[in-house]
Amino acid sequence: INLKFAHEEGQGDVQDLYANKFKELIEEKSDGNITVDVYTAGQLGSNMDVLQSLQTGAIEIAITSPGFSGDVIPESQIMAIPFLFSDNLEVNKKVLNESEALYGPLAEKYEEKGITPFKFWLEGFMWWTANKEITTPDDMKGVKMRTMPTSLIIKSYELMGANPTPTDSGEIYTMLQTKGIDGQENPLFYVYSSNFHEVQDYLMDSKHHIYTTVTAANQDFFEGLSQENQDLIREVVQEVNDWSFDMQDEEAEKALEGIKTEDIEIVELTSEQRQAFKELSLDAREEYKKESDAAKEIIETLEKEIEEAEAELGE
Ligand code: 6CS
Repeated sequence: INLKFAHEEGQGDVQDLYANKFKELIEEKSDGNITVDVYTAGQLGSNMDVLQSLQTGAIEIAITSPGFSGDVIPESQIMAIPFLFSDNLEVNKKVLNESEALYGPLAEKYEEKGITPFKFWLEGFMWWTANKEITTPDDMKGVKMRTMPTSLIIKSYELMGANPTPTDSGEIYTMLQTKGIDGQENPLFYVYSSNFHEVQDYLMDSKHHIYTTVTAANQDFFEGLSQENQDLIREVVQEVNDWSFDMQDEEAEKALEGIKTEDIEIVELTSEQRQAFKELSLDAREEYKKESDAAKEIIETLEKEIEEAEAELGE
C-alpha cells in the first residue's frame, strides 16, 4: 500500500517533520508493506485543494487545519475561536488528545464529509506580527490582519477591531511586503521559516490562540483497509502525536532564538492587555453555538474539559 500524505507547510516545518516521522515509523513497523510519499504545501495544489482531494480520495492521508475546513465542516471552527484554549500548553495537549467533544460530535461532522479524523494536535501559540506595535484593541483598529479563510476567524478579528483579510498561505510574504496587508498571525516557527521578520517591524507575544490541526484520512480508503492496517496506522499516528508536542516546542524555541537576532521588535502583551482582547472576542463563542446543536454541545463540553484539565494541571 502506498499512501500519499499531504500537509500544508514547507520543508522542515512542524507538519513536515510530523509527516516524515509518520513515514519513518509506518514503513518500519509494517516491514515496508505500507509506504508513504510526503507532499509539502503547494505540491498537490493549495491547502483548500488538499482538503478536497482528501474528501475525494485523491489523497489518502493529510494534515488539514480547521482554518481551511470551516466552510466544509462548520463545527471545525471550534478551533477558530481565540482565547478559548488554555494558556498552559500541557492542558491543551491533554484536551486535544482525549476530548470527548472533539472525538465524539466533532469527529462525526468530519465523517459526514468523508474524512476520518485521527488526532487533533497543536503547533504552538499564535503570535501577531505587524508593521506597528499592537498591545491594545485601539492599536488593532482597522489593521489589515491576514487570517486563514474560515469565516469564524474573520468574525473574531472583526470583534477585536481589525480589518481581517483572508489570504492564501503562499501569498502572505508578498502581501506584507507590498502592504496589501499590515499583519498576520501564526506560530513562531512559521513566522521565522517564512521570513516574515523581513517584512514586519513588530512581533507580538500575544498568546491569543494556539495553532491546532488534525491528521486525517479519506474515510472510504481507511475503512477499506484490513483491521490490522487500520490499527497500525492509528497506533503510529498516536505515537507521532505524542512525539510532536516536544518537537513543536523545540521548533518554537529555535525560532525564538533565531528571530531575536533579526531586525524585528518583540513585544510581550501583559495579562491585562490580553484580557481586553479576550473580552472583545467572546461573542465568537455565541456565533459558533448558532452553527448547529452539535456545535453547542461541542463548545460546552470543550469548555468544561479545558476547565477540568486546568484544575488538574494548572492554568
Ligand atoms: O497561516 C497559514 O496559512 C499556515 N500556518 C501554518 C502554521 N500552517 C499551515 C498554514 O498554511
